[in-house]
Amino acid sequence: MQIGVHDSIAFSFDPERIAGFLESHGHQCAVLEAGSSVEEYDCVVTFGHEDVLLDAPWVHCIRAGVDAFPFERYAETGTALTNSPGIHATTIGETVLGMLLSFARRLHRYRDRQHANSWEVEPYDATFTVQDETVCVVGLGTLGEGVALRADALGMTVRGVRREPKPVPGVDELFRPDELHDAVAGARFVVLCVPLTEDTEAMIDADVFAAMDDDAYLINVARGGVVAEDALLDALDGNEIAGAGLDAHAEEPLPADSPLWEYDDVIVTPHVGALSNTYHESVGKLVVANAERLENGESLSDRVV
Ligand code: NDP
Ligand code: 7N6
Repeated sequence: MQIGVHDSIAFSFDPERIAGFLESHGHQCAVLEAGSSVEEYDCVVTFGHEDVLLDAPWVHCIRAGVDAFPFERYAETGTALTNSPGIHATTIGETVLGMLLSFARRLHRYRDRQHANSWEVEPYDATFTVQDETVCVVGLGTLGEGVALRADALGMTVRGVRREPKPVPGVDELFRPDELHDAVAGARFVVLCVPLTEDTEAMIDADVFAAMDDDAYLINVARGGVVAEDALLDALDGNEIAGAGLDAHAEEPLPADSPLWEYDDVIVTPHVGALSNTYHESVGKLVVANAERLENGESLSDRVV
């Protein structure tokens, strides 16, 4: 197949990495600058959307979340849109557990002080172990299960929130979205793993922060829009919660003047929770498998539109 690799992928990694992987599987690839014509390609692999992509028969997004893509336009033009689900359990699971452990063991505070050659010790009762604490995971698909299994392995009690009352490995207690306040109350950590949809937009609002314990931490590895950012800032300023680990932000890059950079107990990461040195292979395998399906006259897997 002729596959174009859109250079928006450079937000995450060098587009040549995935082009090389696809070429090693028999495809012909070219890295395309934004605005380039895509008409000659059977597929374009991309991070983001631009309208010129609608001239291709098939667009593959290297992300699981495709909330920034205009689905109606794809439906109108007949361009197939596929996404990249099922590949983020380990990376996001480890990123989230890293944040939980950092907050519990205060590693973020010591790393900050290291820059000032400071030996200052955290207050004795600021330290805790994640073992025997409760985590509430909101959204229990690839990400949520990846978090739940790892939290369970560390001896945490795991609550989960999803619409379907289907059990999930590692989750001790399931809640429905309309029970969110009960689910977060008493949890030391609330971890967001839902897609951004009409239902989940700003679902973490002032009422949810009020329901959370004062010593609880919010972790967002989903999308910035799932959290009402003003309410988050109010909750941090009002000590309604203890802190936050934020990989996803309402505006990305997080603006240089955002107050979120300034809190000692906020960990900001630049939407990299899923990245690893093998991401190009994980996505490449999805594209190769789908190309093979098309070549065999089968329909595309993971088709969103
Ligand atoms: P999945 O589709 O595998 O899982 C989504 C889960 O959310 C399902 O368990 C679904 O269960 C649940 N859900 C959907 N709507 C609601 C709702 N209103 N209330 C509660 N639960 C709900 O997606 P992934 O786990 O792969 O990814 C989730 C999102 O995380 C992506 O859409 C993307 O935005 C983001 N993401 C971020 C990454 C990063 O780099 N930080 C990496 C990968 C993904 P049910 O249907 O039962 O409700
Ligand atoms: C890094 C992953 C997703 O939705 O937001 C993530 O999959 C991006 C490319």
